Amino acid sequence: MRLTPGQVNAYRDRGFVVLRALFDAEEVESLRTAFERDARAPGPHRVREDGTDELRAVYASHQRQPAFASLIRSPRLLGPARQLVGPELYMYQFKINSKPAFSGGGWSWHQDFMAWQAADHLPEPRLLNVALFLDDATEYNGPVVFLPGSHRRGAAGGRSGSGTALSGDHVDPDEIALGRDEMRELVARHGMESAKGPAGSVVLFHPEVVHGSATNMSPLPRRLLIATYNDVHNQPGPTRRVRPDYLVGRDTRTLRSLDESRTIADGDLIP
Ligand code: HL5
Ligand code: SIN
Ligand code: MN
Repeated sequence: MRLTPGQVNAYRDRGFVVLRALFDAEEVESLRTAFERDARAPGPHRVREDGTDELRAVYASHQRQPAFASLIRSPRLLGPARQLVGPELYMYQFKINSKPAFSGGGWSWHQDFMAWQAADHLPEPRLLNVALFLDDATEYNGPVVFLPGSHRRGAAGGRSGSGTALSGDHVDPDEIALGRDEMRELVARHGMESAKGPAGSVVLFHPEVVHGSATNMSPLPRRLLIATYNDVHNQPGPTRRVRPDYLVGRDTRTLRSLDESRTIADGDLIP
């Protein structure tokens, strides 16, 4: 699987590109089933909405579910990631943001790299977010909204994430949210565009593109899987507190495409 020159240029220029219906309905259904199974496993990798019992996100399902361990090695994801970042990649972070019908909470405007610089002293934004829609993403169910081209200036306002005070292990975008004045200016310059498409579509997005999303008030869920690939030569630096493996992958061996290696079965997750 290779991106066309037009898709590569769109990514470089705008900081994101949508690949429509990359996975079929049957494949999406089996990923949903794996997510439902995984969401029942208790542990700190499950993030709740503030003050409620509702699930906001589940981290590191690829460490527990063969369906996701296979997915991150699929040439359909790994191929474009290698093309955009480099040949030697590992899984830095894997999450599913659940956003249920009627109540799923929003995500403040932010740039991912700011969080990873602050929390993990990650040297360079040499990563790629690969987001797969587990549900149709429409204008109604809280799609991710991007500011096209906003990744090209690096950290908004020239700020470096390393001075940001963080409260716990998981960094919520609220903690690194861009301010209103900054957002007014950025939106005036770049505009906004939401990533929409049927379930099974994928959006590739840059770690520095400004993005956020609104509450889901629709009767339709919006589950979004995000696999973040990092260059193996761009590992986190020393920090006072190393974040747990479910947030920052410590298996930094280069991922091999599934067609080059073996199929992953239950009880045979790693590498
Ligand atoms: N929740 C992530 C983390 O590393 C950071 C956010 O969208 C990614 C900003 O804890
Ligand atoms: C969202 O799930 O809408 C936000 C995704 C992100 O910030 O990475
Ligand atoms: Mn983000």
